[in-house]
Amino acid sequence: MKINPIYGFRNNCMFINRSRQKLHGGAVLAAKSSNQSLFEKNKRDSVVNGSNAVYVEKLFSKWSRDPGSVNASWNAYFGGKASTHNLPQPKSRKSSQSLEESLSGGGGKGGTLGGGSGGGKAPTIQGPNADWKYIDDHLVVQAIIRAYQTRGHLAADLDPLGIVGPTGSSLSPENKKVQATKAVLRQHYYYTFNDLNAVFKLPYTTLIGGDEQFLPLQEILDRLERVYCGHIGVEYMMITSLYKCHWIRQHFEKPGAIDFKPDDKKLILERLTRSTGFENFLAKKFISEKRFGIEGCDILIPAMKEIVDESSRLGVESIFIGMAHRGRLNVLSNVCRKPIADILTQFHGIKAMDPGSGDVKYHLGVFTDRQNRQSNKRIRITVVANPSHLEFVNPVVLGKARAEMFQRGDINGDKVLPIILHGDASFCGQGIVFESIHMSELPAYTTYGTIHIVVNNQVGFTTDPRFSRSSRYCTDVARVLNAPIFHVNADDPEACIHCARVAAKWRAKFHKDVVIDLVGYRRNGHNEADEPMFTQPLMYQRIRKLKPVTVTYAEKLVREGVIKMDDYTAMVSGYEKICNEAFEESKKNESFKYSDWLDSPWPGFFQGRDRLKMCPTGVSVKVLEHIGNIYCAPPPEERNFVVHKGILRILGQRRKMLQDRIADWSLGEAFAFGTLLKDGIHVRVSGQDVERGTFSHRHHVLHHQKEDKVKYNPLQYLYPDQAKYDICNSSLSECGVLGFDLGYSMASPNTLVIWEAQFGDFANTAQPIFDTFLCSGETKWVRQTGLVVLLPHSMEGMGPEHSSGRIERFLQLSDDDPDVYPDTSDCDFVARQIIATNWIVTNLTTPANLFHALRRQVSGGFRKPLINFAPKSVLRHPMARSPFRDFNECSAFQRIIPETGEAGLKPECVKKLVFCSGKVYYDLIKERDDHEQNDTVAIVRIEQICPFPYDLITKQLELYKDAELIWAQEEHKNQGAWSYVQARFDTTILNFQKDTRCVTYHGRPPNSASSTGNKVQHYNEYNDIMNGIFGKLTEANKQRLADQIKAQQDRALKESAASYSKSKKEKVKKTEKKDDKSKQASGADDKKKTKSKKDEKSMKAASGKSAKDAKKKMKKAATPADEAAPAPKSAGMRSAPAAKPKPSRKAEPAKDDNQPQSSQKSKKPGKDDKPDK
Ligand SMILES: Cc1ncc(C[n+]2csc(CCOP(=O)(O)OP(=O)(O)O)c2C)c(N)n1
Repeated sequence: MKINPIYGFRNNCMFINRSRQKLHGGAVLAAKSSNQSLFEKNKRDSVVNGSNAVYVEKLFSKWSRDPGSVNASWNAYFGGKASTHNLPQPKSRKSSQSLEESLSGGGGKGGTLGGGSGGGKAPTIQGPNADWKYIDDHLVVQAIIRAYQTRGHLAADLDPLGIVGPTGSSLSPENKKVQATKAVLRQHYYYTFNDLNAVFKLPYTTLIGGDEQFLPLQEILDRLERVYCGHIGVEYMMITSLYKCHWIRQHFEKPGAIDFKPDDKKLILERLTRSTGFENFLAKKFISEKRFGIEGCDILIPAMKEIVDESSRLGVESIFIGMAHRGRLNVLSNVCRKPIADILTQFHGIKAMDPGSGDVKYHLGVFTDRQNRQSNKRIRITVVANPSHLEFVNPVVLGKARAEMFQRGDINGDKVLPIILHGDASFCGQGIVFESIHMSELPAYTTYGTIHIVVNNQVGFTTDPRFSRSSRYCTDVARVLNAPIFHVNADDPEACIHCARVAAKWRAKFHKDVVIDLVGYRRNGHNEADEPMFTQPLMYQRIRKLKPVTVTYAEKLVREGVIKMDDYTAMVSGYEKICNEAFEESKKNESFKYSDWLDSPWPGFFQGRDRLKMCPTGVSVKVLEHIGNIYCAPPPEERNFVVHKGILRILGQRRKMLQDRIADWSLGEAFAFGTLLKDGIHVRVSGQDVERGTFSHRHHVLHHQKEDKVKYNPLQYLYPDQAKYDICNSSLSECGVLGFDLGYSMASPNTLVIWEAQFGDFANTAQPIFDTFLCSGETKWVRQTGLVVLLPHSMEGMGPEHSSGRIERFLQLSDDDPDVYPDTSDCDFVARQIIATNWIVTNLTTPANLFHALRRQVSGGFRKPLINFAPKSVLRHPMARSPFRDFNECSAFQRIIPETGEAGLKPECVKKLVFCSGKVYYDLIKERDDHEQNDTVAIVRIEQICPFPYDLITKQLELYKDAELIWAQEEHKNQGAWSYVQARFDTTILNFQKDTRCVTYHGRPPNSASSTGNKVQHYNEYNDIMNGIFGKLTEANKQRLADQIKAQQDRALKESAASYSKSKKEKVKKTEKKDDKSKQASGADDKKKTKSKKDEKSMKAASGKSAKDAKKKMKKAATPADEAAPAPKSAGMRSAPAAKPKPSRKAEPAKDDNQPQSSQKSKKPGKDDKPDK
């Protein structure tokens, strides 16, 4: 059907009526309201109305045959040339066809809606009679507006160098712009308008009209062009919230949105003058010094200042900045207002007065607290110290900001703002960027919006963007944020400041991230000593011709009459004078302190405190009982909280432990947290699946089994005035989350922050955080942290990537000297030794020691990171339990746990003294028992490996002076603690002059992998270690073990059968009761018969089944919930067939986390409830 273009405007009345006749229901109703108003308007205004429609139609058909046959004005009208603002504008058939063609795939045969393929056979749908041309025109205008909104940024003039643009560098910038815009439009709409003066109604989805509802097409295009394809490219249409999109339009589309008053312009120029002046001054005074100047992106400083001012006005009181080298000194001076003299002192090569290695000047942190002149409010600014590793400071900044929010009770981030600066190459290149921004909406990690600024100088060291990213923009990684990205030409100061202001407002309004991409250039090489022409010759030819933005902006303001040239030269010389004076002052400084560059001052923490005094960590049993009673109880009745059956069983087992005054790992940990919370220490535990615990041992967060998202965390309800307890499952990130929690731990010394790896093996994806922050942060930046890292570690035959937290690496990073025997006579030796070391490394074996170690973290006058190799199977090992007395006031952390068994009673009879650490201890005592060598082999656990307990080891050497010395480890020789302890044993023995012994190694041979994945090999290796220490089992040993196993099996069989028949009886009783009560269901008797037959059968099978259950139960003390979790306890290792590999157990959903699957049906009381003594 060919649509007569006249129909619509000929008679809107007809259009409506026809529509009404042909359409029914929703379509009519939808069309009705919008067309009704159009109709009303045209009826009033139009020259065509119901009374003359027939006349006009006749004229039109005449004109169609011969345009000259009608009056010139009608000719102009039908030809679309008339300028009648009152009339809907007809367009030529040609243009209409081109649209139809484009919509129908170029066929131009028009008339069918719905894209019919033609060919005459397919039925065509007749569209209603309407002024389709008129509608199409409006739709196309809407589409064009939308195209600009969506893709206008692609054609924006962002590059001050004029190199980057959709059409390449061969065109002049003007031409390029035009071409680019057309490219944007043509990309989607092969449609041209004949009359650019035609007036169109603006849709509500644009605000370019301001108060105007109608604009001529040309004006619409001009305005869109200015808003979207000028010096700002706003990327926001991917935001899912229409309200937020509208907000963005209000700030960019509205006429006059980017208007600066003369005073604002002067302020921008003043700040630019400082930015450029600072770099010029350093360049002049320190010609050969690296400073990673900001020249080419000078606007960064005024933009940051604008964010600070605006945010301060909007209520922000504390800002955390993370940034790399580029422009850092400038930021410290001109944004944070660190005195210039202090900065220049760093250039003079002066020695620091305090210990530590220090860091290069463009890595140091800063903390300032001052009055903001624009808002007249106080504001704190922190620039977080960072390593060379680009972008790795990001999560640290976020964690610090989040912790500050917590400290201030700032629940929405109204008072605390993180700002992170990025380089263009690093922003798109480093995975940590994604890991960090991906936390932005996670409840326990959000900072309620971060402002990101990319200092985009369009080159990464020497690499062009086309070789450093696949994405169009370096910011594309941030599209995941569902937040706006403002690309802006860094040589347009006002555009940049506008973006900065809108970003600050956005963050304050929506508490979401926002990105500013400052597209500039790098006036010098990567650093000031670099020759950029080696690699970017053409780019630098252009750069050399460019005037600095400060100059061009000053010239612009002179042209506008805002300032005179003299004003500008006065600004420049005024700032130069300030710098010169600061330079003279800096020369007077003879020394400086690293601590002057501290980014995390802990006011009041260090003052008047005896750093060496470690507070006791034991607590009264009453407190333990109070905490235990709440921790081990289901939620209070009034909550009507439905708890999972398995959890109820676990809670029951925990209560049993309370009665027996004994604690397993979970209880020991809960005691540590609970007692700290009681003391007002905020505790935060973070990591993958920490709420339940990877090995299902923790269960701190209970989930209502009937209601979604209803949870209960007993540790939050211990005391009315307790500190806050947070335990949060993290995203599947190690580097990002560890960095975040490290930052969190730095905010306050009175917080215990724990990051737990799922398995220690995965912690190496966070290696830069360990290397550059955790192990060396204090020495580089005088910055302390008491962060605890829990790394599940131990060889359980579960494969190379589920076995090792890489103890050796953490020990190698420890900075205590292996060759120096310390002065152990000092009564403060323990504290002094820890203070002198960069971190503590432990491999703990008892819940009580974990309790004391965690409490010790916040007990002294200093903070030190703790790396603890957390257990896996030992979490449920029946022997890994501590009596309450090991937690009481008389107890303390044990750096070593000496032998307390038979061998310890008669040390003179001991032939072998075995030192070990961690889970292998439980293997060793089992084997010693099997080998019946309890009186001749002493086993000593080194719980704190670093700093090495020289004093206590010496005592052991003295005690067992005739024993052969052995180091036993389950790890391979090139791994584990061996290389660390070997040197320190030697130093200890050397110091213990009478001794000529040396420690021999007993463990797995060297290996490049951390573990085998083959069970047989695993057991064989295990047997080799044990045989090496204890020799092979004698015949007598074997007979004894066989007898033991038999006895155990018999016992278990009896118990199982007894409990089975008991539970069966109970069930029968219950069923009978039920049947008596209800007396219903006619078929009930039949069912009962079948059931009792089944029962008979299963009773018969019971004895056999119970025996199997019992066997299984003996093999496994615990069944971890994860497939890759610990294997059966080592007791079963010897009995494992050597030649036939045991098929690896498939992951089974843990029905009962504390019991082996096989024992569930028997519902026996947990065998684990009592220590296996
Ligand atoms: C993780 C990391 N890899 C490599 C480097 C070495 N490096 C220092 S600066 C730089 C280029 C950075 O480019 P960009 O992010 O664009 O920042 P710019 O220096 O241009 O400001 C590189 C690769 C580093 N510091 N950190």
